[in-house]
Amino acid sequence: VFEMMDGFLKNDPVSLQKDILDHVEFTVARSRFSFDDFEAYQGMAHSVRDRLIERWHDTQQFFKKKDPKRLYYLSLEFLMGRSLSNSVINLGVRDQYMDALNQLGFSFEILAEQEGDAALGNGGLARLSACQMDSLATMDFPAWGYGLRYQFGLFRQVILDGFQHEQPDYWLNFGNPWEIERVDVSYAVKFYGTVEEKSLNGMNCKVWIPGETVEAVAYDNPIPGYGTRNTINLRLWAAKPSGQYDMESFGTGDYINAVIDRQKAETISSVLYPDDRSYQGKELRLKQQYFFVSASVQDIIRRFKDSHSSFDEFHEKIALQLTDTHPSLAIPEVIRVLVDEEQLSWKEACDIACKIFSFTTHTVVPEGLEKIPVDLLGSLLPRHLQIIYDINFSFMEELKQRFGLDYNRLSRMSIVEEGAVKNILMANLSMVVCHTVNGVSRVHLDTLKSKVFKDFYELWPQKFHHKTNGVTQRRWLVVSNPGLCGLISKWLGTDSWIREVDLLLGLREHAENEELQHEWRMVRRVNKIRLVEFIETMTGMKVSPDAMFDVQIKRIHEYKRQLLNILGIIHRYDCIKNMKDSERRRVVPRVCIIGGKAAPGYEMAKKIIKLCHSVGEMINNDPDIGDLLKLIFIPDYNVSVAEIVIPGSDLSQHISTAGHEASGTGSMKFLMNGCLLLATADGSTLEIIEEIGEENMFICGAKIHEVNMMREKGETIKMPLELARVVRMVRVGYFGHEEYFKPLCDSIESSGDFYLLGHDFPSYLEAQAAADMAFVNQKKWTKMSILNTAGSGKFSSDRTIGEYAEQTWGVEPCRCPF
Ligand code: 26V
Repeated sequence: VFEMMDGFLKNDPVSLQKDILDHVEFTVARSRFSFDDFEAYQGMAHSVRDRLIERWHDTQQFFKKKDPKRLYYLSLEFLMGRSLSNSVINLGVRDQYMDALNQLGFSFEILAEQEGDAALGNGGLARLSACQMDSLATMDFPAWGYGLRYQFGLFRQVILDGFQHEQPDYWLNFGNPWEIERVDVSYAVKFYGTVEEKSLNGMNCKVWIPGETVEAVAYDNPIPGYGTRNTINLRLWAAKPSGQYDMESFGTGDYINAVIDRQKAETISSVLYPDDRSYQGKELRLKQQYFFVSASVQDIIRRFKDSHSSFDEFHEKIALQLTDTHPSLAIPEVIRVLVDEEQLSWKEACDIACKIFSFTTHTVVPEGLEKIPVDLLGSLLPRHLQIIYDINFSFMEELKQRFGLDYNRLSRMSIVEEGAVKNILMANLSMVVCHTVNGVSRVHLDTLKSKVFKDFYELWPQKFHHKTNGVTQRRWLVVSNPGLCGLISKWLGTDSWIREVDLLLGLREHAENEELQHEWRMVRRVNKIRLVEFIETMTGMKVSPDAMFDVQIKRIHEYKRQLLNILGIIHRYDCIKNMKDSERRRVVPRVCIIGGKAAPGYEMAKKIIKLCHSVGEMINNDPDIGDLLKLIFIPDYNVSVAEIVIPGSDLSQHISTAGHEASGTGSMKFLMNGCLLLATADGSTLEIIEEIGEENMFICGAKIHEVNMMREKGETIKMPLELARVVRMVRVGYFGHEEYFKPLCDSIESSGDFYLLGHDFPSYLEAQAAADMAFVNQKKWTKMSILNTAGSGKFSSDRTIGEYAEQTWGVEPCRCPF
């Protein structure tokens, strides 16, 4: 069917057109003479998929031939978003496809919007995994990603009367052209059962007799690099009933129920857990984790054994990266396979594990660390529990040697937490076995050393590192902001910054150039108008592009303080209401935009969403206010919404209570797009300040050491008057629902104000006022905006991945020839 050039698929517009039409006719099974936008999207996606597969094949063969050390990136969450634009850009065929589509009478942009998001993750951690896959491919690293193919990704947020409701995300209902089902790649994953001792060749062996077996089937998702032929693989596992059950159903006679029962195996990969706060010791979640880990480890070991006859070189060929502790069952699993199935000694197996595993933690608070009840683990994975106990036993012996019988220390560091319910502490397990633990920003590492992992730091200071997070400029500039992207290339005289992001620094020297400033404003204006249209479609609200667009989009959490933002908006509203006409003329018009999902069981977060709607309803319908102030809640925030909102924002807020945001990556996307930041000195913001200078941002709030001090002393500050006034308005029912909002008011006024809204409110208002002042001077604002983009280079995931490769994984580029 396809025309080939030098053995490769052809990419000229005529060949692409034919290719798209062939797919419309033979893959989508529609008439090539009459098909709609969605069918055209499908035809095009399949044609792009062919090109991905072609390169992906070559890459895998090349890796196989070269046999370099490979990196395996294990994450239970990947927030990939859409793939079409990203793929054609990375493949370097966007313009050709645009031509081809135009000739067929279709618009590339409209087709791209047909695609739904792949939302197999919650928030920061999951989008980071997606950005890092893009960098791994682009930088030619021989890497594989492993994850779970949830049938339902993160819930869809529906707002009814201002309240959040959750609906399932049927993302696979219309097919997924970006995955390749590998019915031939599947592994049996075992659960439950018992462990028996057997003697094998005179050696005492443990044999796990499982009680249940589920099949893991591979779905491969090609990840193309930019400016390279390399296309790496993200392998996601789906659960299927195991063939091994077939024999049983024959005997029972109850065929129908046997089939239905078997089908239950699929629940393991059916739904993503949407709460990113606390671990509830749920059996299904543990099953998901082990299912994922077991299939991945089997796959990795099979690939290794294909070309190696002993395990001597295992640690020289394999690095396993654990994204938080979610995949940390991989540690006992690798040891189990090596000892029980490959007959290595306990010591050999542990030595290997200590050399191949590294982990990155994405949380700051101890409550964020994963615990698994011993009873649960013992019933689901009896052999793994034994292994964990054995690891802990040697570790405790090592500690006694080092520190004597310091029982407090022993109990703090033990992998097994004693108490009413005994738990396995997955972070402690990871700390003991992994050769490296990374934090996600410099201050995050400080927190790990001085608080969360203090004892471990004293024991093994050399294990502690950090790799400040980054985001991929391919998605967050090239895909989502083509206008700015073209302008940057024009002024730098090259588009090489798409691979070498430090080149963006070259914009600094032009920051005051009037011509660039003018063009910069024009591009940003077009993006704002696109956002205005989007807001109207989503909410029915018309807003003016002349206003300052002030945005906070991220998961709703008390520590991220969307409440501070809303109270600030009430304050602004109240001020405007009380102004004389002459004063009103000086007000900088604002469109405040908030978006984000609350975990379904997180009551306070849900109240914040409702408050946002109630306040918005009052402000937006107040004829006294007009265009001076609007408050918009964008429903169902996700990756593709971010791609529209970020390029159209003037100001973005990152106002976590200092010390609570491990890193934060949203800020980096806004920074690249030339949006100014209003932020607290937390996580990655501290490093952004170093890159672009405090004078180009609006910083507010208590510093980390001040937060620590206030909390240690239990200091209560007097509620600032401005804050007391706006909280009062909420309390007395100015926005209705006073009973429902009471806990929000109490969290500030009667429950100790843990997140320090009282302390930070005055400086928050000052920072907002400074932003208003700066906005009035558009020349100055544009200069700051250009300097933001120019200074964003450090926050590319290319830099992060380069550091990981060199300092943590020890892997080198392996570039497939064109
Ligand atoms: C926790 C849980 C617990 C229950 C089961 C589901 C689940 C899923 C995720 C999490 C942890 C979420 C941690 C997270 O997303 N951390 C964010 O990581 C970003 C990337 O490193 C970082 O920028 C953010 O500051 C950090 O909050």
